[in-house]
Amino acid sequence: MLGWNGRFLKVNLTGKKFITETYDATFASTFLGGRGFAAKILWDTLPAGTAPFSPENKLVFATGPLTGFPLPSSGKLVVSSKSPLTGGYGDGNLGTFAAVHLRKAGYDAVIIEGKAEKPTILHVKDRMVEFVDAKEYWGTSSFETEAQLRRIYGRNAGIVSIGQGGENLVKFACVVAQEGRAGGRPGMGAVMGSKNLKAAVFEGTGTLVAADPQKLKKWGSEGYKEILGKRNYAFWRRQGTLSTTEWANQNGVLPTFNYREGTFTQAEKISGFTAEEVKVANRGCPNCNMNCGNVIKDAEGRNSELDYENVAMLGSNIGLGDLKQVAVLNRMADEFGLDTISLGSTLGFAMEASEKRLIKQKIEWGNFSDAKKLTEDIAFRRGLGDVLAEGVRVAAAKIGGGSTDWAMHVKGLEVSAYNCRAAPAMALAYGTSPIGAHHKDAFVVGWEVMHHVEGYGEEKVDKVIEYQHTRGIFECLGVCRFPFVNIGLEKEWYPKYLYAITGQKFFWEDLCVIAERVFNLVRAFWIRENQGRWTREMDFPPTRWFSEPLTGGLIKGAKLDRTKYDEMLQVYYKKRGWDEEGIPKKVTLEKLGLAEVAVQVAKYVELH
Ligand code: PTT
Ligand code: SF4
Repeated sequence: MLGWNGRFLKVNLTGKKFITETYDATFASTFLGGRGFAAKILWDTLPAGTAPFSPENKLVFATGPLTGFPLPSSGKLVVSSKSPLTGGYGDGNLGTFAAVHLRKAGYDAVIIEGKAEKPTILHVKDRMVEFVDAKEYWGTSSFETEAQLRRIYGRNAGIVSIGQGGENLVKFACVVAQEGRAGGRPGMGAVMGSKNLKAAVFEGTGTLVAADPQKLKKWGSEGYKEILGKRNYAFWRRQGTLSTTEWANQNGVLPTFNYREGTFTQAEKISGFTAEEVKVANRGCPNCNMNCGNVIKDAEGRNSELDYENVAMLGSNIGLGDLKQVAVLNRMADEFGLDTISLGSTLGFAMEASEKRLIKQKIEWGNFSDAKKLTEDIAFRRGLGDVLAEGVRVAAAKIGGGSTDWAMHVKGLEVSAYNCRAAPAMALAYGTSPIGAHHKDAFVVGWEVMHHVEGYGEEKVDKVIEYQHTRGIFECLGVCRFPFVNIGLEKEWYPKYLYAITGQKFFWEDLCVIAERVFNLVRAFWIRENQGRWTREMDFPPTRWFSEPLTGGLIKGAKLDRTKYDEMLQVYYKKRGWDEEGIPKKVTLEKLGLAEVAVQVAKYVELH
């Protein structure tokens, strides 16, 4: 089986045991890798109803068949688990040397279960596995932990770690690498913390073997070259994702004051152009020639790596118009290992709750020191921070006063940085995303807004599904989607790379079928973990977007229409082969080779 190692490393932290598990060619070509492997592993091995913080939950780091090979942006892995924030399937996509090392150590995924008796670091060097005492690291930030581990294991080791947020089980704690890569928005860092796992170090010295190394070398370097020749390459290197801030503001999409508004009067001060003026470096993931991490010196003189989502959620969404101060909050989030999107959402939520006097604490819009203090309180679960550490869904249920209407989440995961008042397709993408309100599976707002596609029509539903499949492919391949999505690298490269690596011919359409299979498997996981308590309402975006029109900007007065959204959702279900509550039909699961999954789901809901 060329291209895949055919091996998973399974680690049990409770008994400090590990074994190698093998899988066959059918498994590989059916689920491909990354999210496909992770979802299948969780589906097969997690007892239904497992508590996310119990030792029985599993944390999976899964690479894809392209990971680690010399081709564009191939240094990614998926970190996945049952989410403590949503109670459903959770994952994130992380660019890290750990992805490459894991593959070179001879594994395609690591499955971590159990709970270490005391703080532990997992060290994997090729086939050697050791459990290192992490007493001296516990309580330190992800930056400090990684820096110390680099002194021991070397500059090039693959290291992932958690900060204090993960240790303290903040429900939106993520996993951090290389002082600026962060993944696993729905609390994968907290699951790591619940297992007393402070960090994992991977060192692989093997060589990845491709079916046709000559072709791979040629096509890999042609892909890199094509990227360099793209019209927007130079601008991408200047701003990366930060150019989105200006665009979002112009189009009324920028999250502002907890999504009350879609434009921010101080947007220019946090824009990509402002960042350019103070930028000190570009950073990025392994094997990438279009590094997009913009590093600036923050207001405290420290390096902070910015992306659009971070700036929007910790800037305009909380009314803060000073990029260097935003960068401090961003760097703190990375150090504590807190997801910046959920952090910005909970801070905005608290500011609004304070303004409406639903809480006694005074936390002002745009007040940097209030935001800083609350960020620390969340990471250490102090006072109000302890409530917010549960995410906005739970915080709203506790605080009351109608705040559930403006707790900006879907299924418990805070909405990422696109205001959808005039973007029903993007709202649908959030509503039906595999992990809760995240944009990664369908950033359809770009198409919707730029091409002025109005209304709730079928065309939008088709676009959402198309995007979900296309992007789903990248989640399984183990590569970054930016070369394709943002720079315009031809998609035909990916089947070619797969062919050179595995010797197997996949057409783009075959990959779409795999993505659809994985999408349905993830949906089944949600339904199983909710014990069948499933209604269409779960796929609705936050109430605020339906009930409160925008009061300013280009699309002043815009809001979503609940009835039309519902109709659009039902068209979506039909096209997906799901019933009217959004449950995959038996025939749909069977068509995708998931007959066994259908049998399991039928234990919880009536399957049509
Ligand atoms: C991703 C989400 C995003 S999406 C951003 S900015 W983006 C936020 N980044 C955070 C951060 O930084 N620090 C922090 N403490 N929390 C953060 N939370 C937010 O997390 C990231 C890039 C980006 S930057 C994006 S869109 C693309 N995402 C990809 C994806 O999902 N799949 C894929 N195959 N390729 C992708 N390429 C791009 O990767 P999550 P990263 Mg990320 C500092 O993790 O959970 O998926 O959430 O991993 O290595 O940092 O790369 O405008
Ligand atoms: Fe990482 Fe950015 Fe390169 Fe993608 S484009 S691999 S996110 S540095």
